[in-house]
Amino acid sequence: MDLSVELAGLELAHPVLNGSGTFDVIAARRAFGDELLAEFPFSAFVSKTITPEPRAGNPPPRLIETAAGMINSIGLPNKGLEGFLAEDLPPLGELPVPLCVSVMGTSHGEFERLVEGVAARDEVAALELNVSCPNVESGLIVGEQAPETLSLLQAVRPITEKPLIVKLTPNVADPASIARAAEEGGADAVSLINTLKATAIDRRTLGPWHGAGRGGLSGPAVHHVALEQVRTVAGAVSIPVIGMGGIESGADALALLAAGATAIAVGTASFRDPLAAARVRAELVAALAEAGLGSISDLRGRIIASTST
Ligand code: RRO
Repeated sequence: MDLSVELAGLELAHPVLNGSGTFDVIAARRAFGDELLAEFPFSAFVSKTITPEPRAGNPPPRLIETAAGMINSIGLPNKGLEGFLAEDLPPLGELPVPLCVSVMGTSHGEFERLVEGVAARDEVAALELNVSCPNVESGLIVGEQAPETLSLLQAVRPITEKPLIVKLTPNVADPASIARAAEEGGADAVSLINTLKATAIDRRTLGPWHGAGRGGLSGPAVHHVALEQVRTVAGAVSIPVIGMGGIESGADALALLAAGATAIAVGTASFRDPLAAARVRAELVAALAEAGLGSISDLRGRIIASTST
């Protein structure tokens, strides 16, 4: 079955991406060798988010498993722009699929520096602007305000012609208004959802479990939140939507595509099983056939087309 999709000018062999920060491809290549490249699970690879300067990340504990998912409070540990360009970009550039680099700044100036530095590199096919990390103490989260999102896009859009994808937060009342602001500012696509703000309590101390006090919930627990938000956002913008949130199976992927996503991303499932995305793709083929569909384009936006709200 033809699974190919076009996403913001990128021709992808199939619609299964990774969620940023959920698959350490450099470590996976060390473990699995070049077999990983021969049978690469994703049609494009999205890097872990980088910031202008190196960050150590949040104090431990950083993770807790929940009934149907997990709460992370990783806090963006990364080598900073220069370290990323020197050490991580060369191996990421060897991947057999287009590379999308995720960036996050705390001001327009920081975002501009990141976009300039990253977009200038030939290895990079697209950039994701992470305006939705729940785990930083930087005050305003750009992606919680439509005017801030628009003004960020207006600042960075002139810097590059490469596709800009805006990663949206689910922690707002009206995600469609943020998506429309991203589109108005010239974004080529939006991706959603990032994690839902969440707290776990340590049963012994009765204080917060995470070193940073709180985190972001992902996994099957958020799947139906993702379906609702993808459906709403896809109905509100003309640019493509990358849907993610608790995908464990081909049926989950199919549901997000039916809700209006052009591509989908596997995230939390890859922590338990690094081959989860390959299984999701295989199951998606079977699920499409079972639904009597011959291609992805037969499916997209079914819910949007069939209902008015
Ligand atoms: O590093 C993190 O703690 C993190 C990031 Br950047 C993000 O975008 N979403 C998330 O759940 N964790």
